[in-house]
Amino acid sequence: MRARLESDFHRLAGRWCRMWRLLSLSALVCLLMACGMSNDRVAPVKYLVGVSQANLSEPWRIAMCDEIKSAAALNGEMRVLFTDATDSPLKQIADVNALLEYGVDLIILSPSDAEALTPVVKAAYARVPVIILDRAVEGYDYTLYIGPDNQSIGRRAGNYVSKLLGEKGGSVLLVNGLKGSPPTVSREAGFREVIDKNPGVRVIDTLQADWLRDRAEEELGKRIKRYGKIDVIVAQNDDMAFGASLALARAGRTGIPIIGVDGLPGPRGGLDLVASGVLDATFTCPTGGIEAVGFASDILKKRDGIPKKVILRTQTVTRHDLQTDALRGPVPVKRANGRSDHKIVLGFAQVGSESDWRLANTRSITKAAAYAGIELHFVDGQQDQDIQKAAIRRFIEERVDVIAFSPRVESGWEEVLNEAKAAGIPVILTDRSVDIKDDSLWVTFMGGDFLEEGRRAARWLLEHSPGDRPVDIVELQGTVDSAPAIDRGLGFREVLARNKRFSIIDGRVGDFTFQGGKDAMRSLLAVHGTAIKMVFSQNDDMALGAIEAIESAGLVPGVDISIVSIDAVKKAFEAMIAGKLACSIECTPLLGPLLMKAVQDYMDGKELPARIITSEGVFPASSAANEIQRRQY
Ligand code: GYE
Repeated sequence: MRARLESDFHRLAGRWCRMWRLLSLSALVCLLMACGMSNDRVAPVKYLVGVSQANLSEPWRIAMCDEIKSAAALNGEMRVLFTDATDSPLKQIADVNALLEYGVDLIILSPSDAEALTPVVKAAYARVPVIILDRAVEGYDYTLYIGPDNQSIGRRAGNYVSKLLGEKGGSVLLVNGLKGSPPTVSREAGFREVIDKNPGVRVIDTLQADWLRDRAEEELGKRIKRYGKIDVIVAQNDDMAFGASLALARAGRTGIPIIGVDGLPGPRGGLDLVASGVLDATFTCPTGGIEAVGFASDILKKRDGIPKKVILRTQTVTRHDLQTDALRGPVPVKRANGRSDHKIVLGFAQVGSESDWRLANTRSITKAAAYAGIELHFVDGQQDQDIQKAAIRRFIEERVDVIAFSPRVESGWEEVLNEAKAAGIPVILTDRSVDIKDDSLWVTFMGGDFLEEGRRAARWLLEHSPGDRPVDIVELQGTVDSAPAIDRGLGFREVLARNKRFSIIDGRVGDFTFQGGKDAMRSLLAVHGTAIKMVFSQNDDMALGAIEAIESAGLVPGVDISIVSIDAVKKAFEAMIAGKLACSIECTPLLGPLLMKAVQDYMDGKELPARIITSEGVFPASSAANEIQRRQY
C-alpha cells in the first residue's frame, strides 16, 4: 500500500529550474522516507492528485485551493499536492514535470500563461488525466476544462452600469487586471459590448492594476486629482475594487459606486464588501475547485459522460440579494414543499426523429431516465416548434419537477420559457441552444461545440487536400435557424477562409434528413455537375443521402467527389469503410447520463454550470474499421 504524503512542497520552492525540480523531488523522497518509517501517521489513499496553481498570492486562487482541499478531504480517497508557480510560466512547467515524476494520478492546473503552458499540458495529458481550471490552454489536449464565462461577467457588469446610470449616462473608470490576460480582455469586451449601446456612458480612463489591491489603490491615488466627475468605478475583481475604495477615501471622494468581480466569502471578500457597502455590487466568478475534485474522482474511476468543458455560472450580487434568499442555491418546487421522497418527474420535448443521431439521442435519454429512476414524460416534437411548445406547456400543467428540451430552432422561445419560469419549473437545454440574452430562463445547457465541429471539418479538408488546384465545395445545410446549422456553417467558413484555394460555390438545405440530403445533392449536381469536388455535409444522414444522389448521377463518391460530414453515427463508419465518405466529425448524442445527473443535482439544490460541453473526436476513413466496433450509436 502506497503510503502517500500530503505536503505543500511549494514551501521547498527554491529557484525554479532543473535544480528546483531536483531539489523538490529529492526533498519529497526524503519526506516520503521519513513518513515511510511511521506510515501509520499517513492514511492510505487511492489517488494522488497534483495541483499546479499559477500563484498563491491572489485571494481568488487561494480560495480555489481551499475549495480543492476541502472537497478532497470530503472525498476521502485522494491526497492533494499543491505547487505555487509564483506567476512564472517557467516554474509552472517545472512544477508540472515534478508532479509527474512524483507519480501523481491526475493533474489539476490553473495556468499562469495559457499559451506558454500548452506544450507541457499536452505532454502531461499523454501520461495522466489533466483538468484545466480558469484559463483554457490552446487546443483540446487535456481531459476537461472548467472555468467562468468572462465575457458574460463583463456583459453583466455592463448591464448593471447601464441600469445604474440610466438614459443620461455618466463617466466610468475601469480598473483592469493584468494587461492582455484572457479574463482581462474578455471581461472588458463583454462590458463594452453592452455600454457601447448607451451613448451617454463614457469610459474616462482604464487603469492597469494587475488584479492587485495595492496596485489599484496606488494607480488611482496617482491619478484621482486629474479626474473630474466619476459616476461609477468598474473593477475586474473585488480586490482591486477594494483598493480603489481606499484611494477614494484617502482623496475624500466618497459616494462613488464601485463594482467588482469574484464574490468570494470571508473577511474583505466581495460578499463582505457588498454587505458593508464598500461595493455597490459584485459578480460571482466561481473558482471551479469543488467541481474539479468531483470530476477528478469520476475521471479516476473511469466513469462515462465526462464532458470536455464546464462553463460556470455567474450571479449578480447586491446588498439586497444578500439580505434576501436570492443567492441561495436553486430550491426545487417539490423539495421546497418538503416532499423530498417523491420520484423526480422530468418532461422532455424532443426535436423529432429526423436522423440516426436523433434516434440515438432519444434512446440515450429514455435509457438514462429509467436507470436513474426518473419518471420521464417524453414528447416527439416531429420537427415542429409548435408541438414542442405545446409539450412544454403540458409539462407546466402537469407540474413536472424539471423540463428539458432540444430547441429545434434558436428563436421563438422567450414566451414559453417565461411561462416555465413563472411556474417555478427549471428548464434544461440539451443539444441545441436558444438565441435569448436572458440566461435566467434556463438552468444549464449541455451539448456539443458546433462551432468547433465546423472548424474541425474544414481543418480536415485543408489538411487532406494536397495540390494547388482550386477546390469547389457545396454545403448541405441542416434545419434553418437551428444552432447546429448556424454554428457549423460559421466554424467551417472561419477555417476555410485561411486558404483561398477552397471556396463554397453553393449550398442547399437538407434539414438533417437522408431524403433532404439526397434531394439537395441532386439539385446541386443539376446546377454544378462535375465542378463539385467536395461536399461539406452538416450531418451524416444528409451525407448518406448525397452519396446515393452522386451514384445515381453516375459519379463515384470518394473518387469524383469527396465528402466530409458531422455526427459520426455508425452508418457513417460503414460509408467510410466502403470508401464513400472521407471523414466524420463526432457530435455525441449520448446526453442521457449528463442530463439525469444535472436533474438530480438540481433537485438536490446544487447550482448547475452555465454550460456543459461534451467531448468529441475526429474520425477519418482510415480509422473507421478499428473504430466501428467501439461505436455506441
Ligand atoms: O447533427 C443531426 C440532428 O442537433 C446536433 O440534429 C444535433 C443535430 C445532428 O438531426 O443529425
